[in-house]
Amino acid sequence: MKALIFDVDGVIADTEHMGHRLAFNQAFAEAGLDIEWDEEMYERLLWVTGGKERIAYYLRHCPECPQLLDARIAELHRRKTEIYTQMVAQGQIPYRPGVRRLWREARAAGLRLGIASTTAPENVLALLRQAGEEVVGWFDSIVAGDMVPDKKPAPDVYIQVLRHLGLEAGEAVAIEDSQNGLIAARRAGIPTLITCSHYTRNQRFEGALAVLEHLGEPELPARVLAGPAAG
Ligand code: XBP
Repeated sequence: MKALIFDVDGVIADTEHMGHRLAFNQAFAEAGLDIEWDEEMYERLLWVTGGKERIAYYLRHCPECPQLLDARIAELHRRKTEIYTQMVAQGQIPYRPGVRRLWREARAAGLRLGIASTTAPENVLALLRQAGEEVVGWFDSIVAGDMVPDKKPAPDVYIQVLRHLGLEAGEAVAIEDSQNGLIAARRAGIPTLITCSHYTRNQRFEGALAVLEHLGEPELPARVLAGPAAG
């Protein structure tokens, strides 16, 4: 193995639960839209990857909602991104256990690091900077949001990271938290480890190397929920 490729939302931090949903709702309210996504609704909407795509999908299926043009959706989403990055900068979204430890240990072992995410690139950078400005430089490839034609579960984002790293799929391991992410990484041929997050703990992860509760710390070992050492 030569590299670890990290998903962002749900893997580095529980961002959907503590950040994205609230940011969408605030952007809707500021725009005078009578839309509020509760946790149950958001869990279902997470099957649609990409914030703009999620808003568009919701509006299409909401008879009483105004039907907004793509440009208006993009504007709403820009504001949502501003709100979200402010939340991150204010330290409202803590890292999950084991993330920083794993980055440090991987680097010490000579592994390279990559990011493969559906979220907007500015969201990824804001979250990485929370661990220190130098952390962004630890990643040899950061591919996110609209940098690829198709979002997860399409494999595009992973294929692009492999290209940047100059590696074959079998030379990396992906770390994901969702079924869509697992499908994307596996379509790119990359063996994948799952660290379950708030909204994805009931999803199905067939084909994963293992399913962990989180990435673990010496003082907080992670339970293995499925895989070779489950139980
Ligand atoms: C998760 C997503 C994103 C976020 C919202 O991406 O599907 O759409 O929910 O972010 P990943 P944006 O798990 O691949 O990191 O609003 O910026 O799309």
